Amino acid sequence: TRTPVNVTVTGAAGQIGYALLFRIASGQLLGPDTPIRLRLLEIPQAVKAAEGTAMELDDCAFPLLSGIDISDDASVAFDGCNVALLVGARPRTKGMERGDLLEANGGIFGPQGKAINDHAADDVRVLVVGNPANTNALIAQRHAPDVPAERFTAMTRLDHNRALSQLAKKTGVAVSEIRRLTIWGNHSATQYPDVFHAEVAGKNAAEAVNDEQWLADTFIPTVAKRGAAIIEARGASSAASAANAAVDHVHTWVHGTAEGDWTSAGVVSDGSYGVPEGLISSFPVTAKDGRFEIVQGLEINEFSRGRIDASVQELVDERTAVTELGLI
Ligand code: NAX
Repeated sequence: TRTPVNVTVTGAAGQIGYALLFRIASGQLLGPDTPIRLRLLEIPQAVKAAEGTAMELDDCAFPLLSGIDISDDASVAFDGCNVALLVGARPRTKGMERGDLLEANGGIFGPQGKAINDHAADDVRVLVVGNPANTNALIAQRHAPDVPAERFTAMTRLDHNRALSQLAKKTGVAVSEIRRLTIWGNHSATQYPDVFHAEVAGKNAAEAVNDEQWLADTFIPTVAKRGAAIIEARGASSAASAANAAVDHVHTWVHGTAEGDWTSAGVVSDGSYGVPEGLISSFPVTAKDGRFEIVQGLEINEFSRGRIDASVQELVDERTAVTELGLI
């Protein structure tokens, strides 16, 4: 039998954690042949709730789940970690300014990055889900100088999946017939879902839609504001769909993208498409042999250029803010 892979999940007692852990333990994250050891990190007040979730995980008798450890100490939770899902974060509460939010999260993601640096396994791969995801990922990455920067990623797969679904509805095809969609920039309301390189049932998606006004006034805002629409309808933020996207992100990272297709992920910029080097921004990416690669050479039209630049500018501003706060 294979040695279990250590999967660390922070914020394990939260609502995404509750939707995520069972899917990881069932084998959907790493595949049906990979045993898993779950390492749950929570704040002290939520350890008891995490223990309750662990009892339910036990009660599923998952054949691939070889154990569950729960801790409120990052150096314990990330010890030997192979896959880190950083879900727990400080949400924005009433009266909080952006600087306060960045600072509160810097206090979480800085130390977690350091704990990953000092304790994780050599092959560690990190996905940041907790918002502001891109900048939290940047903070963690900067605190882990011994880990290759490319191992730190931020989640825009939920945005990607939302865009797939909206485009499939509009064009009347199955989501499986859509390829090469891209989310650019920040996981925020400025994100840009790009259909100009996408294909719908083998046809160029922008031509299949043939309605620039729908793209600008319906598609882009629907995808970008979907999180708020879910809160409005459900009375709580996206949880199962966010967990699903996290599973998709890691599964793709480890198992690769299909030939001729790509996905979207927040990865460290190499300067491609005018995105300043070092920012963690969403790009079109392929995955092969356990590595993401930014798809190169796409032509960016005027419609896309302004929107990509605006979202990237927001990331630059966030990076400036956390630099000025001394968080990176
Ligand atoms: P919850 O508030 O339900 O759960 C968060 C959990 O994190 C809590 O149990 C809390 O105790 C824990 N936590 C807080 N600080 C921690 C720390 N320092 N170490 C370990 N655990 C800690 O939030 P939930 O709905 O699960 O959402 C989690 C995060 O995902 C939020 O930041 C949210 O904004 C973000 N999201 C990101 C998405 C994305 O696409 N990137 C989409 C969904 C979601 O909104």
